Amino acid sequence: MIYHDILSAKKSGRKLLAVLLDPDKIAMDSIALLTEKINASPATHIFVGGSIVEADIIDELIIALKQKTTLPVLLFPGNPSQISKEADGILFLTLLSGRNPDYLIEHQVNAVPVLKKTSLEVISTGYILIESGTQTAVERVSKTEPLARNNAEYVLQTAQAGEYIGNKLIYLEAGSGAQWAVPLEMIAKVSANTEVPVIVGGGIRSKKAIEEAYAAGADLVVIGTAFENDHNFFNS
Ligand code: 1GP
Repeated sequence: MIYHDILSAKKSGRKLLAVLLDPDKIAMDSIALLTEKINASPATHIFVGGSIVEADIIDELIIALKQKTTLPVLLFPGNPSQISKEADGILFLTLLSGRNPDYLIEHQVNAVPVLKKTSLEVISTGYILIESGTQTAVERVSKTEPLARNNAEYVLQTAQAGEYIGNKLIYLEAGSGAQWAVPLEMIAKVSANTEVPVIVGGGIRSKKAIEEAYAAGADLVVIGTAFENDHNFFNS
């Protein structure tokens, strides 16, 4: 079970790393090489998704990945059309920072008939978008405002509401390609005051930044753009 493993990693202090692959930005003929790089990296998970991806490319990408890696593949969907039975699990996201009912419940309801036909492990995830200096795709597509960078207290309150609702993970997201990553003090505050594992992503572009996020309390860090731009990111 993927969630069980994430929880036991948290309990034992073992830090996790996900490489995010956006099927829109990946050439199919580069997947074999890309997967070799991921296998040789410290990555423990592969996330697949993006704000605006077509489902059939997702299937194709995951089938190709699965031929080359044993790492768990988790869907990180922008909407229900991005569900693929080929993955191992899905981050079942609720955009807690926003006030758009489509991303709070509509997409989730529509996803159920699709999910029931799969054996994906469904992991309830409170997704919190944090202001990051630029308008990111999540903000644009979801038509919601991110939470302020300088209001860690409200971000914590939002994460705690997510826990009460029953979210099994909290994802602090600056957005792909963010100018500023999630502030370290915010990661520290949320992770110190919630029980569930905390995922942090968006705008993390160096190994130092990964380590800082871990030191602040992130249990799992997501790297997208940095690896997309440089497939040697982890070995350089
Ligand atoms: C986005 O958190 C991820 O959802 C990764 O962001 O592309 O900036 O690494 P980057």
